[in-house]
Formats: sequence, structure tokens, C-alpha cells
Amino acid sequence: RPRVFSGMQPTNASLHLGNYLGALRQWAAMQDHYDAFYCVVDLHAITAGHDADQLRQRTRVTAAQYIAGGVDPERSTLFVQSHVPEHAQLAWVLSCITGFGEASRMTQFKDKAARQGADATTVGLFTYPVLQAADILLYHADKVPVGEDQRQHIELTRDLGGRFNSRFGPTFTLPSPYIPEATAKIYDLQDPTAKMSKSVGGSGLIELLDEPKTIEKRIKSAVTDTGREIVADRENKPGVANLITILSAMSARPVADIEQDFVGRGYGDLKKEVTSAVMETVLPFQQRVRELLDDPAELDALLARGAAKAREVSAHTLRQVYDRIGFLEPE
Ligand code: AQP
Repeated sequence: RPRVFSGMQPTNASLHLGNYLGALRQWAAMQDHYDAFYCVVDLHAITAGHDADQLRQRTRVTAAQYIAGGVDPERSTLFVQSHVPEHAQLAWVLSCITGFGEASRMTQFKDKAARQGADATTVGLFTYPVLQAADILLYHADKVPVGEDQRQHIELTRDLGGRFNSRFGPTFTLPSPYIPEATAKIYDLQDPTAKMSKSVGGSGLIELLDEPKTIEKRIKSAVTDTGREIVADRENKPGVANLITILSAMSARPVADIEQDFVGRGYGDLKKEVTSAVMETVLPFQQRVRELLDDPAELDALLARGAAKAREVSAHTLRQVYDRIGFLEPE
């Protein structure tokens, strides 16, 4: 079976609707057809400042959300990145074949660094995409389900994998991004021209573990426009288009049907339907996360089993890489 790899950072207490629609939901759907590896990328989560106790807690909460979102730890390999040392080890090797200029062109780094300021920006944030390339290449992943914002990083992963292969001999599979167009980018409800984002936060964010009341309030106060028409016009009506995208994805109804349904109705109605569609997923999701967190020992045991499975692949890949580049095998 072809392989799939993806991961998310445990940087917040909750995943948001963009993470769910852009990534997690695809992960769950792909388990049936792929040999799937899903990782809580905690090494990535320390690139922009963090609190240790919070990280411990958020790593478990993120893993619990993967499961609540449909990842089945029996069918997929679900693990925590720092439990598998080969990620950091391969990242070092790849960083030695990455051009400084090449890494400097990563737009996500440029955006985040601009937000943080030069003194607060770490070298870890700069080399983040190289670590991400290592995550993916270690498992010989064919496909990487992500949102649109990750396309450039997957391109870099292919470049680095290809470069290594041509310098040292065929070693890595070159992955392709898997980015279904409809949910490639969910926008901020307050600024529907910007992607919904954990690090930007604010009231335009729908967090899956938020109080249902808060979620309802945020959808109610989503920015629309002064017009009346309910059409998915990204260019002229980005707020309305975003709400339609969310409704369509959450209720599995085609956009055209929704537009048809809302002819002559108002934005208030649209927001009500978005709210109930979101709640239908979010309420059982929250319940499942609570159950999983009630038994952290069981969750930790499950993650340990996942890490052991992941290492069966990653240790083999790293050994091959070390051999190809001329590191002596230890006695
Ligand atoms: N708004 C979005 N629409 C669709 N997909 C999205 N993703 C993130 N935001 C949207 C996808 O979710 C996964 C999260 O990966 P990550 O934890 O590495 O975080 P990220 O890509 O950096 O995006 P976040 O979660 O909003 O955090 P910020 O903006 O703070 O960095 C990825 O597959 C991503 O594409």
C-alpha cells in the first residue's frame, strides 16, 4: 500500500477548524487506502517559545484530537515526534544539503519572523522546513495531506529528497502534497482574506475544543459584507464564501445546493446553519477528547506503541542514509 505521512504542532490547547478541514479529516479518510503515519510534531512546537508543562499537556490533547477526529491508532501509526530520535538526526543531515538562500525563501518563515521580530526569531524556526522534510522522507511517504499553506514546504521536501538521491544514490521516495481544493484554505472569520491560524488567534478562530457558546458567538459575529446575496464569490464576498465553504464541508452538501437553498434568505440564517453543522461535529468530538484524556496512561501507552512501530521504519531509513553519506557503522 502507498504511504501517507502528516503531522500537526501541539502549539495550542485546541486544533482549529482549518486544521480539521484542511488536514485531520483527510487523514482519517486516507487510512483505508494508505499505510498511514500521523505524528504530533512536538519538536516543531518549540521553535517559537513555549512552556514545558503546557507542551506536555498539549501533546496529549493533540494526540487525543487526532483520535477524536477519526484517526484509528490500530490502523494508523500514531506517535509523538520526540519519541523517534531519527527525525532530528535526519534533519541534521538534510540541513547540510540545504542552501541558506533556499531556506530563506520559505514564505511561512518570512511571515512568522516578521510577526515575531528578528530578536525573537529562532534558528529553529528557520530550519523548521528541513525538519519537516526529514519527518516525511524518513517514512518514504508518497502523499502528504496538508493545507495550502504547506505546499512550499512539500516542494522543498521533494527538492531535498531528490538532491540527496542524486548525490548519494536512490534513497528517498519523493512525496506529493495532497490538498483537496475545497478545503485547502479556511479563512479567519474576522479577516476572511487571511488563513485561520493558531498563532494569529483572535476571535476569527474556531477552536474545536472551545466552549460551544464561544463557537456560536464567533460564527454569529463573522464578518460578511453590506450586500445580501449568499454566493460563494471569493473575490468580492470573501466572508460569505468562507462560511459557505465551511457549511459545505461540514454538511457534505455541494456549494451550488447551498447557494440555491439560500436564495432570498439572509446572512443570519446562513450563520445559524453553519453553527449547527459545526456543532454536529464538535460536540461528539469534545466528548471523545474528554474520555481519552480521562485515561492519560492508556493514551501514553498507545503513543509508545505507535513510536515503536514508527521506529521500525525510521531507524532503517536513517541507517541507510548514514551509510550512504559515509558515516562508519558503530561496532
Ligand atoms: N486555515 C487553514 N485552512 C486549511 N488548512 C489549514 N491548516 C492550518 N491552517 C489551515 C493545516 O493544518 C495543519 C496544521 O499544521 P501545523 O500544526 O504545522 O500548523 P500550521 O500549518 O503552521 O498552521 P496553523 O495550525 O494555523 O498554525 P500557525 O498558522 O500558527 O502556524 C497543516 O496541514 C496546515 O496546512
